[in-house]
Amino acid sequence: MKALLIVDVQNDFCPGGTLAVPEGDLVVPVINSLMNRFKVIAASKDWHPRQTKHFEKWPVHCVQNTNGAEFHPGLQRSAIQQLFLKGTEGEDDGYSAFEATNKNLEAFLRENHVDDLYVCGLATDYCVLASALDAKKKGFHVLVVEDAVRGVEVTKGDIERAIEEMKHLGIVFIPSSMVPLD
Ligand code: VGL
Ligand code: ZN
Repeated sequence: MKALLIVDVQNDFCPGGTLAVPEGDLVVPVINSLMNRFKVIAASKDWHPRQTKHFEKWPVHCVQNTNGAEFHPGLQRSAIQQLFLKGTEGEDDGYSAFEATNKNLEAFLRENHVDDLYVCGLATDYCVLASALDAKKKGFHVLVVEDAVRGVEVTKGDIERAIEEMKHLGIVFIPSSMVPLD
């Protein structure tokens, strides 16, 4: 089985948000059409408390129960089966969707007999990277949908370095047009 993991497609990571990823909103239509090709779909949300050490490194973003933490309004939500909330504690960054505290992502994928995990969303050089690396470590075959991700690039070259690191570990990059239908 294959599954789609949609990472952090939230208002604060899109243009106009407090931690906007350049072109972050452009992943939305790509992901919406991608969802038609999957039966198993999981999504993560960055879901921070108001006070967290994470905000010593980053501008305040994706605070629990605020508009900034909502999905981008254009994201089709009906096909998402399970939501994974991460970065929920005052001490943890929670970059990886596998660090979700409300539900266990690995257990969800195993219950659904997933071997191939397709990853999309924001941001290529943080939460997509961390989630893809964790998935690979746990033994999934990991594919990143290259036109359905965007990065923050705090330092020039971060996106390219993240992509190289993933490729080096055997994570595959694939355009959305090449994702199989079943
Ligand atoms: C993220 C920075 C801080 C992400 C989350 O979703 O990639 N980046 N928190
Ligand atoms: Zn965060």
